[in-house]
Amino acid sequence: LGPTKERTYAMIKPDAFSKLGILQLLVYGLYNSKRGEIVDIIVADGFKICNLKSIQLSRKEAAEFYSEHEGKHFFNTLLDFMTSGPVLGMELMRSNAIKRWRELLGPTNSSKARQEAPNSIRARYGTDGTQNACHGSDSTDSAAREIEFIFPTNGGRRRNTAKFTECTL
Ligand code: DGI
Repeated sequence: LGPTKERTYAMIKPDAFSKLGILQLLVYGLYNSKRGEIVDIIVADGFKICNLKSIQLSRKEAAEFYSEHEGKHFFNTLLDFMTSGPVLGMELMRSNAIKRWRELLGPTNSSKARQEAPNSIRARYGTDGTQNACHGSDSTDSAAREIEFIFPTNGGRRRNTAKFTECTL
C-alpha cells in the first residue's frame, strides 16, 4: 500500500483568475495566465484534481464559506474581494495534501510571502493581505467542510445540480 491520500480544498481567488480578453488569449494562451500557471504547479507537485468548478460566489455564499472570520476587521474587505469576480474551486488529492498545499501557498499575506517564501504561490501571484491569489484548507475538518460546501454530495453521490453560478473558463 502506498501512502494514504488526503483531500484538500484549493481555490484560485479572483485576483489570480484573471479572465483574459480575446486578444490576450490569442497572443499568450491560457497557460500564460496566472490560473494556468497555478494549475500547472498543482499538477507538477503530484496532486490529483478530483473536482474542479469555476463559480461566481454571491456575498451570502462567501460569508458562509468564511464564517469563522465574521466580525473581524477585514471581513467586509474579504467579501468584497471574494465576490469581485469568478473563482476556481478544486478538490485536490495527494499524500499530506493539506500541509503540502499550504506550503506551496506560503504565508497568508503576499507581501510577507515575498520576504519569507519568494517562490511560493502567494509571493508570485498575490498582491497584499487581501489579494493573495489562492485559498487552502487548514485542517482535515475545514477540508471536509469546504469540499462539501463547494461540491455538495447527496448520500455519498456527487450532486450534479448547480448550487452556485458556474462560469466558463
Ligand atoms: O488560511 P489563510 O487564507 O492563509 O488565512 P485565514 O484563514 O486566517 O484568513 C482567510 C483570508 O482572510 C485570508 O486569505 C486573507 C484574509 N485575511 C486574513 N487576515 C487578514 C486578512 N485580510 C486582511 N486585509 N487583513 C488581515 O489581517
